[in-house]
Amino acid sequence: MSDPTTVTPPPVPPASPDPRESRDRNPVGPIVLLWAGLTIVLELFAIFVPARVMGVAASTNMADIKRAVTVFSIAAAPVAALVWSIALYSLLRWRHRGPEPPTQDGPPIRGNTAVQTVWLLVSGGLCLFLLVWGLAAMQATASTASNPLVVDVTGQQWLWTFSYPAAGGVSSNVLYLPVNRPVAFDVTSEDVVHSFWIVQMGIKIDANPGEVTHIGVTPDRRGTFAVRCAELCGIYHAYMQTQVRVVSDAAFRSWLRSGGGRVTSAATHGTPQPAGARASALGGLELRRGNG
Ligand SMILES: [Cu+2]
Repeated sequence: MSDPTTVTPPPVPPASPDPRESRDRNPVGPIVLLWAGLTIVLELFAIFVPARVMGVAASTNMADIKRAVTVFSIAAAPVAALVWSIALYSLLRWRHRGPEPPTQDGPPIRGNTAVQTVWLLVSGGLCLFLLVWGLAAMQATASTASNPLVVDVTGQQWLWTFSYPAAGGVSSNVLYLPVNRPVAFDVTSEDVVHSFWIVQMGIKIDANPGEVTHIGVTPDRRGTFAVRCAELCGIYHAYMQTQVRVVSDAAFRSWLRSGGGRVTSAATHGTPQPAGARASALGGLELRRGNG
């Protein structure tokens, strides 16, 4: 039996629709427009900027690497543009205003088979394309030449020494190479792990104590380029740099005949360092260990 005195509550009026929903029933159009615009901007950036920032290529290795960076950037641009356009649209259009926290969340999305399928297919295809491209480029840069000029490379805290076994052990702290001739580097270290890096030739390999690692390149551009250590190897790691001078074959031969360059020995090397820096060799070892 119902009590006639019971007061039935007045019916709750339907909640007024969220102004965001009425304003943006379908955000796909504006987001696609934003995506198209951003893609054009990012593609122009990908085509013109990254390879330019990397400087000149002094070997086909470096030219291949620059091409790979450009292709990867071109492939990544539309993906980045899609993520950015959705984020930008959401930030600008659905931003909550006022001092109070928002009373309700946005409409939930619980799966869209078509979007998921397209997303998986496109990203899977992109990854596969980049994998194949990268492997082909690596194969091209790894191919070894016959009858190369052999150069022994020794790293030590904190300088590089280059010697030419075929020229009676001529040695130098500046690397001289003849243009357009394949070079094979046999790389080692006297103390800690260093990394031999000719930046504009796109080659880099670890210099490990008690071990010889190998890498080759054919310099195809005359000029002076940087040789750096790419492995944190102690307190003067940042100073562990020198030059490679790529010259004509005749100039290279006459440089060899003249006995090569000045060699700074381990005991008296000229890397800028205050007195006592050699004592920090152990510190370098420990730093290296700590750095993995
Ligand atoms: Cu180093």
